[in-house]
Amino acid sequence: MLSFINFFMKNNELISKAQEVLNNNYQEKGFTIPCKGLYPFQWNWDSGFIAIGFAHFDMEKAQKEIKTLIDSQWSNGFIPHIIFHNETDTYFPGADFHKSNLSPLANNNVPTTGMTQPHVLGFTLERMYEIAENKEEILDFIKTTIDAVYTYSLYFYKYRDPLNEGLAYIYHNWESGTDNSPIWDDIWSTMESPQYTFERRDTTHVDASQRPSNEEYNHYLHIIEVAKKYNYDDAKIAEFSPFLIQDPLFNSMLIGSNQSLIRLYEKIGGNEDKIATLQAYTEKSIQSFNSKLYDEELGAYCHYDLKKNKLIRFVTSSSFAPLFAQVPDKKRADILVTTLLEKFGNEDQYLCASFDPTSERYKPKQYWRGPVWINLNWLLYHGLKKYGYDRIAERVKNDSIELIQKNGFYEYFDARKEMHQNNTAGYGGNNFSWSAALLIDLLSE
Ligand code: 9WN
Repeated sequence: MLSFINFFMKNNELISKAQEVLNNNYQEKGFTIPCKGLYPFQWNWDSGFIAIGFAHFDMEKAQKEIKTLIDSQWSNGFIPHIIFHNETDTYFPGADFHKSNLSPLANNNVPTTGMTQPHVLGFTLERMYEIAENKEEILDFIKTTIDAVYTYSLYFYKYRDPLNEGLAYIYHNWESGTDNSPIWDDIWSTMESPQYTFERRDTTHVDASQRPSNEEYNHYLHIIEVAKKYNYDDAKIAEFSPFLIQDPLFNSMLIGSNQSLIRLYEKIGGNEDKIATLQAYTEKSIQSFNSKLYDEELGAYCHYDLKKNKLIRFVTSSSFAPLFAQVPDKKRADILVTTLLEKFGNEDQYLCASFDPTSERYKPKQYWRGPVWINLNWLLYHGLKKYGYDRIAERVKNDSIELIQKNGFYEYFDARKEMHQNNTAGYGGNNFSWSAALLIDLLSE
């Protein structure tokens, strides 16, 4: 009985701390920065996860977060990756570098980047609905935002799917959200990017050895220069960008968001045309996803390089995101989970490393080249639950809680258990918003 009470006290303490992190990162203009110093603006997919956390204790802030993000939408439905609400030179590259106003479609009220991030807004709205006590009030809010989110979904099918397959491409590694994944290494090795003169800011905030290299930043900047040359025109980007990828995480988020939008439109009533449109696109997406992005030999979904016309044959935490969008049938899901356990699931590892720990490219302390990220764990937890893999889902959830309990609300964590003896195996930024937000949500389950 006593240990049961201790357990609850510990969790309550953790939830209070998580709420404090979110409140401290909340800004007057109605959005939440991912992390003080390191990330001083509003980021697209961070905002979704943050809103889910706020929804548990401050629905007004959760709604504001979504509203502020949606207000940055461009006239073609696109919602950008960073919204530069405020001026600060503590982050590079900032608004002056991205120059969103090169595009005639850009938002007139606020400078942004000209790229996007994984589409989490649809399932964020649905999760907010589930959490809300006052369903009528939240549905009223959803009614005021859902069409913008729907238009965002459609943007991908209209402008990011040149082969008309139902699969969206990303043209920059920052659009993937998994910035320096080893997946991109073979693309970098074929690119001859100029050596730019620039001053990194991220490495003044956190340990440089845990961040991408300057060499990699040259490539990141070069792709943006190509997009800027064509004023962020999607058709031109599809033709000339040296980076063009169909990413399993990105497409799973799009499909998962569509599925949520369909269910929310059904709750609202009417909107049959929108429901039918979403259903048609989603079915097509799932079909192409299974025929194009699955690698039989690896037993996992992979990234597809549209420039080289081939799969990039590595397993990452993104390979399991299709479970969240119910892309695989049960038989394929079984194989996927076997791959997960074989490669990532040794008892001496926390689930789930961001890159295959059995690969030579695995770097357990370096950002998206190995460490565990709480948002990917949250997606994996829900994906596993949807297929009834409850025991493994519980493991992912408990691992996530333990990582935060031991180290604090870090941006990413070492997957190797042996590294956690001194509770110093949390890396990158501290008091990181989505780690706090999703912990609140996981503990509410
Ligand atoms: C570039 C804000 C963002 C996350 C990304 C994460 C990191 C930015 C950076 O931080 O990327 O977008 O400067 O490294 O990789 O997923 O959204 O938290």
